[in-house]
Amino acid sequence: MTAEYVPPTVWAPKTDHGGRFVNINRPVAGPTHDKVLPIGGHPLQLYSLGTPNGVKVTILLEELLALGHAGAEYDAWLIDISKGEQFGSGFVGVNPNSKIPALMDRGGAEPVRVFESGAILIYLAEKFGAFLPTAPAARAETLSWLMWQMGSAPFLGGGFGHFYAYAPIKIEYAIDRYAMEVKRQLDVLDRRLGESDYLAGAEYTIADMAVWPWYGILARGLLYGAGEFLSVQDYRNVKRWTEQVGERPAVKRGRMVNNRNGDPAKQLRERHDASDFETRTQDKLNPAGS
Ligand SMILES: N[C@@H](CCC(=O)N[C@@H](CS)C(=O)NCC(=O)O)C(=O)O
Repeated sequence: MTAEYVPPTVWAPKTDHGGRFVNINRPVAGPTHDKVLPIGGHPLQLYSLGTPNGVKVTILLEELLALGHAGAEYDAWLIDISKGEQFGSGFVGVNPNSKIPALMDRGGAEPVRVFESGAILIYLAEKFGAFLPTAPAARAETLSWLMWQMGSAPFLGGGFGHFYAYAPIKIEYAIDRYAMEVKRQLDVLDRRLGESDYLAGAEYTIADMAVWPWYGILARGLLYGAGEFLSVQDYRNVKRWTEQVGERPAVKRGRMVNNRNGDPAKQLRERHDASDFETRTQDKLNPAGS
C-alpha cells in the first residue's frame, strides 16, 4: 500500500508523477505558442482528432452528406493533442478551452466559431435542419440525452478510464468508485434502449451520435480494454443499439476521419473531400510520418 497523501496547504503542480498526460496537463489556460491554423476550401473547417469527442462531429457531418446536404462538405484537420497542438494560438482562438473538437464556419459574412462537441452537434443540426427533431417533446428528449452524454462521459473517461487504464498507480478506491458509476450509466442506457430503438425515441438523432462513440465503443469492449471488467455483455439493449448504429456507413466513415490508431485501412488522418476515403494513403496524407 502506498503512503497516504497529505495535501499541502497550497497546491502546486508536479511534473514527475509519470501520468500518461503529464506533458500536456497544466494548471493555466491560453496559448503556449503562435500557430496559424490551416484553412481548406470548404466553409466548414474542423480541427479535431479521432477520439470519441471528435468522432461525434465527423459522424454527424458524414450523416448530413449522406442525406444530401452538400453544404456539409468539410475540411478536417488533425490536431495532435499529445504534441500540445491544442495550445497553439490559432486553435485557442477557436476554442479557448484548448480541447478538440473545434469548428469554424466560414460560410457567412463573419466566421462563426463553435467549441464543445455538444454545441457543435446542435449548431450543425440546426444549420441543416436534420437529426434534431423540431416537435417540442422529441426535441426535448434529444437534447436531454445529448446533455446526459456531455455530463456523464467525463466520469467514464476522466474518472474510470483514467484510473483504470492511464494512472501510474492502480488505486482501488478510485477504480471502484468510477466502475460503479459507469455500470450505473450503462444500466441507464440499457433501460432506455429497451423502450425505444434510439435514445430519443424512434428517430436516430444527434443524441445517438454523441453517446455512441463513448458507450457503443465501451459496449464493444474496445474502450480502455475494460469490456470484461465491466461485464459489458450484460447490457443487451445497449449491445443491440451499438451494432445497429455501428453498421451505418456514415458512422463507419466518421470514425475514420482524423483517426491515427489501429488498422491503417481505417485511418484518414485529414479529410478534405469525400473521395479521400477511396484515395487515402498514409504517405500522401502524412508525408512527415508524424
Ligand atoms: N467537453 C469537451 C471535451 C473535449 C475533450 O476532452 N477533448 C480532449 C480529447 S477527447 C482533448 O482535446 N484533450 C486535450 C487536453 O486536455 O489538453 C467536448 O465535448 O468537446
